[in-house]
Amino acid sequence: MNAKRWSRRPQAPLVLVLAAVAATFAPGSAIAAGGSIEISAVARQGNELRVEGTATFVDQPFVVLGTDPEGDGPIGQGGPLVRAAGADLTAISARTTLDGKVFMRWTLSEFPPFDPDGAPGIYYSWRLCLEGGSPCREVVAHSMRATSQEFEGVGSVWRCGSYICNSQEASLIRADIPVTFDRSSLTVTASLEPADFGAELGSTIVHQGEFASPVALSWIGDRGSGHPPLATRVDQLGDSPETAPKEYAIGARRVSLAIGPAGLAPETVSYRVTVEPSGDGAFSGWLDVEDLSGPHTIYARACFGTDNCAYTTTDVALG
Ligand SMILES: [Ca+2]
Repeated sequence: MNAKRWSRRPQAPLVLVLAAVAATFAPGSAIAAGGSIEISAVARQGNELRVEGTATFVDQPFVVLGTDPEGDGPIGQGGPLVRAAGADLTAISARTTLDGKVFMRWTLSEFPPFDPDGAPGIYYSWRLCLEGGSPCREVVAHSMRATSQEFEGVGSVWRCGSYICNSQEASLIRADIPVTFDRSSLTVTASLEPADFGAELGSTIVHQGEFASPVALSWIGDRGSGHPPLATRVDQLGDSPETAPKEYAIGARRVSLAIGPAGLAPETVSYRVTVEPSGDGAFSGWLDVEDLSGPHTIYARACFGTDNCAYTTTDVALG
């Protein structure tokens, strides 16, 4: 709300700089990994402090959103066979990079066998919806060809009629999504643009719709057979509301500000003002200090996605 107020504010020059603020202001520096943030100026105008600075951001590391036991699988399918086929899911995770790509990753207990002629196709799917009620999607990755060392993968995005994305209602909206198979990390990773699944930077992916349903699944079938329900479903992750993977906010550059007593852990502060920095990382925002007096600390946070933040603090004395 405050960010919107700032965006509507007339660009009037600052008319009052409080001497007490200037005298005690000491620019801070980043105190945690995840980029950097610095406050370069603090000035008072009426009942508000204007805070200016610069932030830098770094690619978000993979965030684990949900896990699944090793060696499980539907009754009758046989855990060891599912594992040996490379279809035993153990986790899903996601990351956003600064160039605007979203990576969706399935982790396995064992890697699929390399058999260019005989091995079946293994499909990995991920069902998601976007906060705000847009149509749900299913992202599918699978092996197209196997060489002596690696799989050549490809992915697709399907529009679903409901959170439960069955083949009768699924329609293909994107094909040729890049997919990589990595033997060392036992992972399969699809590389998407947010627009591929109807999202944008800052959108939030949610994983449980109106109906309880698995979020991530693996399937075995002929290679290239289309939507995975045409294959046989063999493992699933997040198959009840209790185990639904957590939400995921697609990374966007954000700076947040707060003011409070000195000595708080910056990671635990409630940041009530959020601003979007310019392309070079410069930011400015306003803090309401109408009811405050005496020594206080300005807390600033720069985040690019979940668990990928830098923090800084600056002490001020309010008259
Ligand atoms: Ca499993």
